[in-house]
Amino acid sequence: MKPIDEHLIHAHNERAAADHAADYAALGATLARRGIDLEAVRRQVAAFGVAIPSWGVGTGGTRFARFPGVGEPRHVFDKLQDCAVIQQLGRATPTVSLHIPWDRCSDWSELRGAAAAAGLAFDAMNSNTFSDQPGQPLSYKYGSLTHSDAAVRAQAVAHNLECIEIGRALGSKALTVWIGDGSNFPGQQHFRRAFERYLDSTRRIYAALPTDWRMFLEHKICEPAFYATVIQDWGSSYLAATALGPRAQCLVDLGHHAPNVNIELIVARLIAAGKLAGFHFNDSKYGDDDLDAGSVAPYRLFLVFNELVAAAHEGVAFEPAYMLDQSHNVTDPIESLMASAAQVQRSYAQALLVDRAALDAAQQDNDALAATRLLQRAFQTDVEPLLQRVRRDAGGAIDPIAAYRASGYRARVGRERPAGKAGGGGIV
Ligand SMILES: [Mn+2]
Repeated sequence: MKPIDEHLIHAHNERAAADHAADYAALGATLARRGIDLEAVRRQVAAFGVAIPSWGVGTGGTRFARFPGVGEPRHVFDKLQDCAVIQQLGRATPTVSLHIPWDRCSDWSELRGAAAAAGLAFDAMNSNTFSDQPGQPLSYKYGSLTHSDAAVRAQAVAHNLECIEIGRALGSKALTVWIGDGSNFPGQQHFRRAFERYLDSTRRIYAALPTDWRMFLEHKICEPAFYATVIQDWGSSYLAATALGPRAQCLVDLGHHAPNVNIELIVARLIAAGKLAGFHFNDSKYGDDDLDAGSVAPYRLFLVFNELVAAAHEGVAFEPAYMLDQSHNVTDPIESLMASAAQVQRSYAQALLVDRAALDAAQQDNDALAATRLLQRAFQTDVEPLLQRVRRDAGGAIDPIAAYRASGYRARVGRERPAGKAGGGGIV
């Protein structure tokens, strides 16, 4: 059964139908004057999906505190139900990305069945060797895959192999590896040896990868190691992915770079090298803020998609995985994830509106202003009526957040799910 009453969605869409039809027709007319077929764009946008991170439906926190929300998911089945709400109303998030051990359960086939019943599938598996779990024999305090002690490295490798096995049971096709390994003091760690140990450990994981799987290496400039991280940027990630083999690729988390780094340029480089794994979308002002995608710098998000659409337009064969990776500290996570998925979808739609032939010509002629205006024209086009149509056609809500608030879902799960413990620090 769908978590939100379908009659409620239908009634909501009926009330918005007349305004929506007028807005959609106006957008179609605008684009037609530019030689763009709105229906062709609509079909591409309808086929686009971004994965929900299972941890995103819980309330996040900072190193200072976490303020729990109402009706937070208690386990992976509750998380799946919240993801089903997001997909039912927004229709842009057909997959869920799990995190082990946070999403452990006793019966993976039951979980796979529950996902299928909700119309969901599983995206990349995420391992965790950046925190210790209860009963764990060896600590990751001083590292995991790159630890100076071979026994710790072996434990971290074994955990990743288990994530692959769980993923196989769930129908996943990728493993994302992010490590917190690094150092807090100059001199603490031998840079070259730590990287060699990373290669040695990840080679063992890569060797266990099913033939139809990919391994996503996620870099991050700092945190929790604040002097140096072992896989700190796309360069280290690229070196490692190249050393491992063709099924190892580099995952770009938008928040994992120094402020003002040109992320779309990194994306272009990785596409050209055949090493772009995909994305963790979020937004930031200062560091790895994990704010909602496109909430601070929507033009940057658009420029990333501009590179992706350009490459696809030019016939480059690549298959980026799209996932949100955010922390929702002050909003209802379901609302943030619906809005963020729509924002990612919006950036994709806007990038599809760029006049590629005109842009090619402007670049060839060194007409900088014409070139940048072509991008701005696409970015400044309000494609909301298009997103509304895609959602409505798929059975979702024209305005997912309004429909969600009208459904009373949060209050309902607030009664069904006992409140979590207050306090406690740390990002979850
Ligand atoms: Mn990430």
